[in-house]
Formats: sequence, structure tokens, C-alpha cells
Amino acid sequence: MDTAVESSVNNSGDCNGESNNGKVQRKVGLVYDETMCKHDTPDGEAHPERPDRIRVIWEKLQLSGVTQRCVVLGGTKAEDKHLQLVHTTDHVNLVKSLSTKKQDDQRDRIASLLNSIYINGGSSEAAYLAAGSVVEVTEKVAKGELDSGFAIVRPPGHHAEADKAMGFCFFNNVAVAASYLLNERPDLGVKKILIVDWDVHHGNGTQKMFWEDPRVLVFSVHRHEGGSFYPGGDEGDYNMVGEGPGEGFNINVPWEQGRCGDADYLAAWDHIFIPVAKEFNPDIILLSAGFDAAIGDPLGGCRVTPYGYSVMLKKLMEFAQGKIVMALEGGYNLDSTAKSSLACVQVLLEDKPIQGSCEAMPFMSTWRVIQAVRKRLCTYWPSLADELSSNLIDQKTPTPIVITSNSNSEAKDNAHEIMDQMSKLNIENHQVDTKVSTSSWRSDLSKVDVWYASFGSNMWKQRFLCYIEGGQVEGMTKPCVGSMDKSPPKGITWGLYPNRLFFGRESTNVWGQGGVAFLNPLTNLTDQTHMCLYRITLEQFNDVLFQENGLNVDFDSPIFDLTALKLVENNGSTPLEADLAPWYGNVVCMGREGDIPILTMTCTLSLVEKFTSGEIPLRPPAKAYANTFIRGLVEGGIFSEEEAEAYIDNAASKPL
Ligand code: X5A
Ligand code: ZN
Repeated sequence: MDTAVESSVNNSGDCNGESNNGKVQRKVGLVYDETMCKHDTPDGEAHPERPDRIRVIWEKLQLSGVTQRCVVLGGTKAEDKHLQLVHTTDHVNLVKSLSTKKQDDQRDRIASLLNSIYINGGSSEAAYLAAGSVVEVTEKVAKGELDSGFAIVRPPGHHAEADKAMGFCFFNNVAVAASYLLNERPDLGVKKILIVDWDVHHGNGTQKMFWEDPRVLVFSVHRHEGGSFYPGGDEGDYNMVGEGPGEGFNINVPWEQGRCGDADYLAAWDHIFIPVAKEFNPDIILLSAGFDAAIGDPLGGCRVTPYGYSVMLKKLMEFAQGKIVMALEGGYNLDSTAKSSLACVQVLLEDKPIQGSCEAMPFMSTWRVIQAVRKRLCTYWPSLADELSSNLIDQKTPTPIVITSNSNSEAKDNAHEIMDQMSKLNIENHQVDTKVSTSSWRSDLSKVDVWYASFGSNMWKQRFLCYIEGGQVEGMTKPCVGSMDKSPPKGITWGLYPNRLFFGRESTNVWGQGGVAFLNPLTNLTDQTHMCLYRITLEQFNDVLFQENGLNVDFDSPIFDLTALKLVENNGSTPLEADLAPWYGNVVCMGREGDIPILTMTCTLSLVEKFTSGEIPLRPPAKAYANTFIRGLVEGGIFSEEEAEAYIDNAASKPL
């Protein structure tokens, strides 16, 4: 009866280089070596740059299951001749001489002459491993053996200069790797390297090493505060653009204040780094990935979230065919560092849409800095020449109102300000929402295709088609009017997604006692849910949403428009107006299939929490509902009847 095209066979999500969407799994290298934990304070005194920093990252990656999907490499020691590409022979020899044979008091004496450095018997080996490991992954990515990589190393590197260790850094790991590619491996064809340094501190060492080198474009975004923030002075200023042939190839974005968060960093990305990266067109990207701008970091005082880091990284992946090597720099809140690291590895693996949102706005000082940087550098990078529109820069966080409360803790103050920022507009969403008339919204949205992914009773095709073509099937209390546009789906396919399916709520009008299906919008690596994808227009998607939520299809405005689509594609999910869609009030983007976004509707994350806490009950589905569900899976060729029953039982019996 229907002319829907069965566009593809069932995707299987398991193993053998295939990810959940049937895409080939990207090869991501991870380096971790416990030996780098031996670098520690000689006296056992507490220090922020401590061995647990890399241990907790590694544990987090292991517990989340991502390490199994990456290529895991042990550490490699750097060769002196490679270190000497950016460091003086004296400096290399000094670090070498710090090894175990030296006396503790000699090490203490050397350390006391350096700025922010401690040394013990394990420091030298760790420093060699950190640099060598970054070189190793970089070489593999340049060769194409890996698509990307993350070197979880310490000591960090970006403060280390040609002839000195400082700021917890001994060798400039990233600079050694960049110089190795350019000078030792011309055979790999890497001619232009972009170094991005999002550590909260200025990458002074890296800046100096490539100061006159146009083959290496260096971006550093850091707290500066007029030169009072570490490492301090004028070096991190935006006037420092490089010299000689390297003039214009050093870009500093120096924050005037702390508390910068996702909105500020993404503004620097959108209005400086990304346009310049497009013009430069690098062959590979090396990322000085410090996580000390993360929310909760004791040294950084900034507020970047794991979501912010994933978006920044995702935007960089558009260049150099995604050849990115991340090297750990700072990051002193163990929990934020581990979470941010995991978020980044998930981006490198490209295995899920990025979840989260940023509703804050940049600070006024952020726009001031961005405008100053653009002005200073526009002669080298024409894409920076345009004035930023006043609409855009008017979207700024007003000076926060200090809320007087009985607690004046920093944490509480932060939370207030974040909530304050949250209630403002999204920075990406700078176009003003234009109200469209009834007639035009339908024609506009009919031009856009989406995949509607169902995980519940709509997996049964005949039932879903009622929402499009009109009609009634078993289990429906009344006939559906269908969509205004009754053309059948342009394609049907199935996919397996890394999200938890569950059943909840006491009862429904339609099905009686028992829960209905929900999908946890957050992905995880242990659960998998089968979804049936229907390719329909965005207009039809709105009509499905209306009918699913018991609304009339002659509604005068869409419930999910183009702005919402853009938001969901950027953020992973977006809530619908709660009173319009109290049950399935959250549209989630599951990724893309053939460049068309895959959308599903489920509950909001706050509702997931209510299910988790027991405030709203989990309930197995009513028999009639389960039958519809089973019918979809069986007729779709996914399962036998018994298997489908077991699939439901499993989802209905496990705690959330
Ligand atoms: C790599 C890094 C920070 C040094 C701070 C010294 N270094 N006060 O984050
Ligand atoms: Zn740092």
C-alpha cells in the first residue's frame, strides 16, 4: 500500500570498525604510561600538578569504555636530537642529568633557580616520556595510521622555553612534535601546522619557538589581565603577532578577566580562530589541551564545561581532515579534567552528537578583546576585517547583580552567575526569532528533510503512517487526521543507538495501566536501542509532534522550527515548550544519516532525573502497547517475537 523506499538494510552497531550509525569508526590513539606518575614533589608536599591528574583521566576513559575503542599506546622516550630541534643542548643535558643518579639536594637547588618547578628522581624520565609520546602520536596521525590522538602526558610543556623549564613544564612537548614533523619528516608532507593552546595560561614557550616561523600558526587563548596572570608580562598580549616571515602567525586572545566560560571561548572560536584556520588551511592540528580553564579549576578561575570543550574541538575537526593531536597541558581539578578529557575523546571518536547547551553570553570584556584582536590581525587575515555587528556584541552578560545571601562562598556566587547567564540568549543563536505566518511556515519547513527516529510504538510502520496519511490501527482510540502533507516517507531505515530505552509513568489514556517508552537523551556505552528512521519533511515532523502530543494539526505555528533545528544540531537536544508537549517535550538529534539530521522525541533530562530518583515511577508497558512495539521490531526484521519480548523485558526491568 505504501510506496516508501526501504533505503537500507539493518545497521548492526557492534564491533569490527563499524560505529553505531554504520559509519567506519575513526582510529583514535591514546597514550598513557604510569611511569609519568613518578614525577612528583621530592618532599611529598601537595602540589596541583600531581600524578593523579593523568591517573584519573585514564580511569575515567577506561570506565566509560572508550579506551577499548581506541588504539592504546604506551609511552615513548624522546630522542635528544628531536628535543634539540626546539631546545638548547644545555637544557636537554640539564633535564637528562636530573635522573635518579643525582642527589636530592642538587635537584632541589636546580629547582629553586627555576620558576614554578619541582624535581624528583622521576622527573627526567617523565619529561622524556611526555615529549616522546606526543611525538609518537603526532607521527602516527601525520602518517595516517591514526585519524587523531590524545597524549595523556605530564609534565606539561607549553611554558618550557628553548633554554628553560618553567611553569611545571620541562620540555615543550607540542613544539618538539611540530618541529619534528617539519624538520625531520618532510616525507610525511606536513607543511603547515596549526597549534591551538586552550590551556588557561599563555603558551609562552610555544610562542617563542615559532615566533619567526610561518609554517606554524599559533593560537593561544588565556587569562591575561593586563599581564598579571601567570606567566605574566606582555608576552601574552594580542600585539604579539610574530616577526619576520612569522609576522601574523601568532595569535593571542588575552582575557581581561577570569570567570570566562563556554560563551566567551566559543565567541573567540567563531570570530577569530575558525575564520583564520579556514584561511591558513593547516595540514595537521596540535592542541595544547590544558583543562585548567574548566569550571572548578583551582588555578584557572574560568568556567568552560565539557560541552564547551567538545564544541571547540568539534569545530577544529573541520580542518586538516580531522587530523588532531591533543596533548595534555594543565588542568588541576581532577574531576573537571577527567570529564573534559572524556568529552574530547568522544568527539574524536565521532560516536555521538554533542550533548549540552550554552545559553550564556560572552562578557562585555570578551567582545572588547575579540574586536581588538581582529583589528590587530586583519591585515594578515582578511576574514577578520569586517566589523562585528552590533546585534552580536550587544549580546553580553551584564555586570552581574550581586545576590546577597547568607553564604558568600565562591561556589555559590559562581552558581548564581551561571544561572543568570543561562537565562540569557544562546550566542550561536544571534538571529532574532521571526514570527512566521501559518501559511509560510508550512511551505518553509516542507523544503527541509529530517529522519524521524522512533523507538516506541511508531516503530510499527502502519501505526506511524497513520500520523502521515491518516487512519487508525489497533491500539488507537480514534482515527488520526494525518499530516497536511500526506506524501509517504521518502525512506525507512533502522539503526542502533547508544542510549538507554526505558519504560515509565503509571498509565496513559490510550494504553491504560503501564509505562510508555522513553529514551535517555544521554548516550552511554553499555545500552543500545533500536530505532526505526523515517525520512519525512520538517513540516510532517511537526504534524507528528502535534498528534503525539494531542494537538490539532492546524496549529498556527510550528512546534519545532528551523531555529530549533539549528539549535538541536548544535546542542544535541532542545526542549519544546513544556505546556505544549509535557510528555515527549524534548527533541534530540541522534546524529546524521546521509547528511540529514536524525531527530527523535523523548523526555527532558530533568524528567530522566525524576525517573532515576523514583519521583516518577518506572513501569513495564501495558500488554497492548508492548504488542505494538513488538510488531514494529518483528515486521522491521530486527527481532523474532521472542527476541523482541526479551528486548522489552530487559529495558523494563533494569533500574535506570
Ligand atoms: C601548564 C600549566 C601553570 C603554571 C602556574 C604557575 N602551568 N603558578 O598550567
Ligand atoms: Zn595552565
